[in-house]
Amino acid sequence: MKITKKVFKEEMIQRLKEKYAMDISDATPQELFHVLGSVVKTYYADDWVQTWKDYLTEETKQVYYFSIEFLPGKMLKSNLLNLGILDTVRDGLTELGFSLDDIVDQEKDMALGNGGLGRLASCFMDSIASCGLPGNGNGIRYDYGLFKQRFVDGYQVELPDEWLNNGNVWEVRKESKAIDVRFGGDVYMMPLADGRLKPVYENSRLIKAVPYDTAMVGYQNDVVNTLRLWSVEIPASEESKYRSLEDRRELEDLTAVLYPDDSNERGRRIRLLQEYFFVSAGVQSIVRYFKKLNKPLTTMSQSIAIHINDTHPALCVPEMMRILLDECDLSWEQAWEITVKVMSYTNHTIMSEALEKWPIELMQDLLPRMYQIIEEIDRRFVNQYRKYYEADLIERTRIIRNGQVHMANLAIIGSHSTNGVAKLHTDLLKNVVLHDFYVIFPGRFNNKTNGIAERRWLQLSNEPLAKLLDKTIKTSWRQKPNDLHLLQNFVEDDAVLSAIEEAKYKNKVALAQYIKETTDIVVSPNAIFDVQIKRLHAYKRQLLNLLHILKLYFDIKAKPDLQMEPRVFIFGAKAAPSYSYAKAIIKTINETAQLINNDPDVKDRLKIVFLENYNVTLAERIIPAADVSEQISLASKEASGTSNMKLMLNGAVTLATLDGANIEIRDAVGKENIVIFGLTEEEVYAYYHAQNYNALGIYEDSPTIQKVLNAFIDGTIPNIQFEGQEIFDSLIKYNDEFFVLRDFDSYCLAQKRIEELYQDKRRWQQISLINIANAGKFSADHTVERYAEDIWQIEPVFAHKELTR
Ligand code: GP0
Repeated sequence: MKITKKVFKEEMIQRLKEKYAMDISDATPQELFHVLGSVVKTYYADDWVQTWKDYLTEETKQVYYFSIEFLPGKMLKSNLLNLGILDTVRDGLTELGFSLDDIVDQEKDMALGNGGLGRLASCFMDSIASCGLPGNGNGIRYDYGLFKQRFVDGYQVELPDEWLNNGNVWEVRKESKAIDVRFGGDVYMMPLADGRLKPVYENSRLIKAVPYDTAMVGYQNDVVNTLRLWSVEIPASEESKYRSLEDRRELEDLTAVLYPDDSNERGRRIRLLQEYFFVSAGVQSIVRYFKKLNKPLTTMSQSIAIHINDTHPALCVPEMMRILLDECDLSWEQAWEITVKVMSYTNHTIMSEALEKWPIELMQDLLPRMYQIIEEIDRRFVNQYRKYYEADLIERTRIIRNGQVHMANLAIIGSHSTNGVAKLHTDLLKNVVLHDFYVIFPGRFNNKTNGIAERRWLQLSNEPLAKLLDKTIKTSWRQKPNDLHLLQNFVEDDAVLSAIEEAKYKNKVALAQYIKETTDIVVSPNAIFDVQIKRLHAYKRQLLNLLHILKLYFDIKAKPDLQMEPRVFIFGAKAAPSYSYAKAIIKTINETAQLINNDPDVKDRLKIVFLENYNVTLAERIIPAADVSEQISLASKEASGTSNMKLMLNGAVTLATLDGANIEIRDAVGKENIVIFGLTEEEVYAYYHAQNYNALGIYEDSPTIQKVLNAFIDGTIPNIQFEGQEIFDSLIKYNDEFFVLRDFDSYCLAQKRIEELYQDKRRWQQISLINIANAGKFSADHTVERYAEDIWQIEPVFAHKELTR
């Protein structure tokens, strides 16, 4: 559809009149946002309907991406970009006397996710649509997204995220597609005359799952896919069962909040119900759709792929079995074959506390039929494989053991594909963490290195760089991320090199402004902007970063006229509300910031800025302005990382351990264009095997480390009596689980190297250019294309259109 500026302006004026009965000149940005949102919706409405129809009539195979988290952030600008009307709308608004950016600010972040996992799901949604792949998201419409973080006296305080307060322009409620979900009560199997068994439910409850659909607009390709999020309601037929307000509340709370722990969910009833709720609603609606196609159920895998994003949706396996057995009357063998062919699973971590397990009693109590089916899957698994493998291996891989249901085991056994999210991670899965499964099912394991939606993380968030790229290498990179390679030809071009620096400088000025406004800290855009942005976790080692900052600080104190490249250390991180160690680190960083930022001896050589409420929108501000990308997790612990890719794409230089996708970034840019330090994964495992790591010994041997660590307990860093001791003890008394002290010297040297490189201006610009030029391979477009070919076996729809044309 061709939308001209004139048509757009008229439409805005008209709609504003209809909706708010006012002249456009009187409208607030908030009112303009709502009107603009609804106008944009009309621009993709036809394509959305058409995409549904095409999939149905052409019987296209579709993937359904099940994820308990989606983290899209704001959607207005990306919809405009993908519709190809960003400039038209911006110019039109300017002519009407408004700025698009002010209006964009009005949108609340859709923050229905914690961190990497949820953001990955959203990057995939963008890329699936943009590659013309038939795919849909399936998740939960939480009333409250991830908490809003504030700092009070340096402590993290959590406030509710009331993102739906002003309504949500993008969603469409589809009452007519609601689904009943059953839970609780008892179930027993009744034999029918023909010998089959039917489940009979007693005292179980029905809840209504209502879908809210959001359009996933593809990049200038007329494809509009759907993200379907489910919300709970009490069905009319069940009203009488809810006598008290409290009864109702318990139920309505089911989709109220997102659990704020990004990798360690305690076994809470509501969480298990959330998992079953969106899985059951999603799988039921998929089977209902498939039945419309009038094809034999045994061919389901030719039309449907279901992806299980981490184990939270692993109940997809028994739920599909339930539907095929109880509602479609298939035999176990038939149902199982279909289920395994349809399902695939991604593992996102090797951290054992994140491998989900549920107590048997809880599962039996809340989901009795699910538990029966899981028991039978487990029984058959043991029966089938004990012939071939030793008893221990079977015991370790079975689903039910030690009184718990092991969700990863269920996902692996019940699907045809298990993938890790970076090469190293997949190797660790095969060789260590999931080795037993790899022995049984070697063909099921594969790697799919994560990727990012480069449209959002460069085209939208870094306009100065995007414009420079257009000027230098033309615009094809916007469609084909690999064309960023063309920039490599300019690595000796002084004009381009300094233009890259100028673009970065512009972004740093903008971030410095934001820092001033939000924290009142003044930072110089000429300083190195050194950035660590990610969830606060011990294994991600924000602490290592802090120890190095303290070392620099003591260097200055010891030698007041020390020459040093000025640095601004920028942090963004939320801690899970119950993760007290992570919160202690936040408090300590904030107190250290107070100390250093206000010490006149420092003379602006060091600044620490911990920005509140890190989220997608804040990431979009920080990343374009970053010089240094801190990716310093202990080798083997970060499955992939994705901020590493976003920062590289924006020309930051990576300072990293050989962990997750950092290894692949090094391979892409060459080892001269990245700064690597620290233990390798082999060395970490060697310590585990020898059990000879001795943190106290390192402390005793190093005066520098002593000086830095003592600052935590001797009052040097103020107001952290309790937190300082907790952190000190974690390193010394509890032997430093993540080898922070072991990597400290190596990290300091690497930081020195960063400084030297930065001082060689031209060299730095070249490294920056090379990083941008080689970031195309981390586009999520490539990643989802690999999933599509290798795992889901789906094809782009325009291939279809071409054929039928
Ligand atoms: C992994 F297991 N991740 C988990 C989890 O529960 N939550 C979560 O966000 C992250 C990883 O930590 C990651 O390394 C990875 O890239 C991301 O999942 C997507 O695969 C952080 O970037």
